[in-house]
Amino acid sequence: MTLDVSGPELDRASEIVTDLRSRFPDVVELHRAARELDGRLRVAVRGRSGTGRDTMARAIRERLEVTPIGPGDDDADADVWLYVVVGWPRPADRIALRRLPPERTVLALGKADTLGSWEDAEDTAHACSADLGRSVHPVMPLLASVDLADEEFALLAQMVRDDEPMPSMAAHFITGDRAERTLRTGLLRRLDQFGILSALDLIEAADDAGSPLDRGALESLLRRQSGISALTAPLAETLDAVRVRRLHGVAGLLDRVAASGTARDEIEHTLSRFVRVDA
Ligand SMILES: Nc1nc2c(ncn2[C@@H]2O[C@H](COP(=O)(O)OP(=O)(O)OP(=O)(O)O)[C@@H](O)[C@H]2O)c(=O)[nH]1
Ligand SMILES: [Mg+2]
Repeated sequence: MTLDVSGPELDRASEIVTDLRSRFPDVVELHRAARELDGRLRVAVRGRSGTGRDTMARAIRERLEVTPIGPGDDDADADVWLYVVVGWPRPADRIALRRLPPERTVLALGKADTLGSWEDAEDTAHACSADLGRSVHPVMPLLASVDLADEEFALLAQMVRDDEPMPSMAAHFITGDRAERTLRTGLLRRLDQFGILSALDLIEAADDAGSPLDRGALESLLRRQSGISALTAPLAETLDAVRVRRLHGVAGLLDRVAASGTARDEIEHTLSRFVRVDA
């Protein structure tokens, strides 16, 4: 499944805009039209503060072939909104969601790792879906772009060798001398409790199977567990609406160019032939 926004009508519109730009390089709207048509799916990550939006933006940049628009950034040219809820939807989430176009909005249940287990996260996501009347996808963005230092990986491997369990109170994980406490604090921040538990399980299972993991192999298994790639399908479902939006955006810009007197007849003729799109 691909998140490619192109299509015959968009390609044709691109050709027209490229041609006009080469002849009228000073017309600002033509540059904007080119940017509008350009490239990957632009996904604006939104949600309440602290829900892990920046982490999600990084995760989708690294794991999906899309261009994220971070929480503080201008989303005027967003194709799609990826809205992150954590726990149960709050009134602020409902208000924000009412303002976003449903056919171009995907909902994620972020920090799914904090809900106990993946099954618990799926149950919560189902309950949120029923409550909001739309699909909500559980994800663990923290694990999607996990990047362990060698010492952190060595500490995890040592924990498995020592049979050291992950305490149920995360704070009890921070033990040892000053250097070790710093290392453990960093690891907890990077993986959180569920991530550390998963990493220990993965290392142990691989050891038992006689094919120990190295750091890179552990990272890719954790990234796979993050659930980020499961966002590809709901994002792909928005693509038809995205293509229509991009064509409308370009048609609007070309209309303005024509209205200002540049290539008026040519643009009007072109628009009537090519950009016949239903809103
Ligand atoms: N356990 C867990 N923690 C996460 C996850 N994603 C983000 N976090 C943590 O949540 C905190 C907030 O993450 P950010 O990505 O900064 O969230 P934000 O919505 O941009 O936050 P603000 O900009 O402060 O409003 C950080 O400590 C992240 O490490 C996740 O999937 N699981
Ligand atoms: Mg932030």
